[in-house]
Amino acid sequence: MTAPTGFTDITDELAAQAIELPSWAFGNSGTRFKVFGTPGTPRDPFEKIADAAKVHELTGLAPQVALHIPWDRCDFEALATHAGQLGVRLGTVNSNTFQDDDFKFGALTHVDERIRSKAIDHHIECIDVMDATGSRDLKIWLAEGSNYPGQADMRGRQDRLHDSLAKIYDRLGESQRLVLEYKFFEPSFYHTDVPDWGTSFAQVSALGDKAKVCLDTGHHAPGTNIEFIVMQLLRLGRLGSFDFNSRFYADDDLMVGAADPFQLFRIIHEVIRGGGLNNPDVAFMLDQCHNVENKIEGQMRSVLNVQEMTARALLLDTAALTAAQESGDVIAANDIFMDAFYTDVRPALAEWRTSRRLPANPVQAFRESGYQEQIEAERVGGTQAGWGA
Ligand code: AOS
Ligand code: ZN
Ligand code: ZN
Repeated sequence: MTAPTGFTDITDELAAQAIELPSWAFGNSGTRFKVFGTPGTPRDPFEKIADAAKVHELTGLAPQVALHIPWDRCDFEALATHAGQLGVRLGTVNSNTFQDDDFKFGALTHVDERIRSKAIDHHIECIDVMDATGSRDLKIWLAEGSNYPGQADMRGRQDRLHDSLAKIYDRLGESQRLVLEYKFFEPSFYHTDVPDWGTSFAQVSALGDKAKVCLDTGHHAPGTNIEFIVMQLLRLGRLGSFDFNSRFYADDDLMVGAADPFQLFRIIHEVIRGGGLNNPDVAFMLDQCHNVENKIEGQMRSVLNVQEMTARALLLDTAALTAAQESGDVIAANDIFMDAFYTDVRPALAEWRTSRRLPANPVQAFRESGYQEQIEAERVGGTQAGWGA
């Protein structure tokens, strides 16, 4: 097999790549029409971590697992120990203000001081969890907004959001960070309080250097040039993390790289261009749900998709591209860019994996490992974990 030209020059970067898995990807999830139960689904956070560790064991790509509070509430020190024994670490802690009746009309933006304080306290609890797990990042996604013009005072909500975030920020430890995720719709449809990168950027900039933006690839209007946003946030030093996933229509949370691998390639190209690859300041995370496919295989396929597009983007002939760009040779520049995208790196990656004592085909190795049969036999009784439980 002949590896693509330059492949050996990029293997150090590939070896350093780390992608954080979401604990909720291993629980049952669905649409508002149906949540399908799946044999072998974890019944508690410990079993979610075990499944995540299997993904890492077979791909070498996923050493960290994100938690969602309260879904993953448990003995966190024991959970961290369990993770360590399985070869992974606990990562980002996600807050949740979208499943409490008190937060129907807002949480960090609520007009009622009692409810707003309750939402702030929830985030303080999340930071307590981070202290126990050794996590660095608190990720905040807010399901806040309004459905009808006139329903809410958008300006007042923005001011209260700042005040709430400042109180949470003050509680962060020296090496901890806050990342604020944006989303232009859902569950509110007229306005959301953090709809876009500009709002997230404005809010985190008003807090301090430990506050950054989280970019979820599924949270933009169709046609949005997401790689431009990546470029801009890196340029401004405020890209804290990615929530990677794919979408066809809205916030589909499908496997990253499945719907539009070219978009993923373009995004990773800008990450590399902006110094964000394998940079601890820019966390790569998945935010996905596997409703119909095998969850462990879905996570494996996703991290491998990120790896494949990273390899292609690293193979880009940047010197030739710059020369073509600067000489105004539009066709040549586009050809060079597309040549990298069209390079099939799969055989070279398989060979390289083998050289690192990883399976050439991790999904096939998983199927042959018997792990799925084992968890289906063992995880009977109890309640399966789900998105929201
Ligand atoms: C919601 O749309 C966001 O993507 C959040 O990151 C959320 O916390 C996550 O999807 C889990 O539900
Ligand atoms: Zn997300
Ligand atoms: Zn989302």
